[in-house]
Amino acid sequence: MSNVDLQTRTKAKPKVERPKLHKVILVNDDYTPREFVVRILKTEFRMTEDQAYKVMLTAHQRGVCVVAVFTKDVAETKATRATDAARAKGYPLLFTTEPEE
Ligand code: TYC
Repeated sequence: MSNVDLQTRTKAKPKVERPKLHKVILVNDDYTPREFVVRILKTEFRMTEDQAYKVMLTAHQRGVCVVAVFTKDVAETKATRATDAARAKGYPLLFTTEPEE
């Protein structure tokens, strides 16, 4: 022990930042049917009927609603998949992402 210098015995403690989580945000529009929004939330975000209905209604009334938070990659993939599923049916429904503070 005596011939081991302080540097090697002192454990370096690098600051590792927790990766920021990203919100998936549901955006309201005037054309997508409510039932379709609920269906997308259930299939793409594994929500129950009740959860999906509440999120849909909040976006409908307030303009946007946070659906869930994920790591950046997962949030972006899910938002794209959900938006594409709506586009495939001809609806303008939009999911975006935003980093949490
Ligand atoms: N505003 C739509 C309607 O009245 C329903 C809707 C709700 C659309 C939420 C998008 O994110 C949305 N048919």
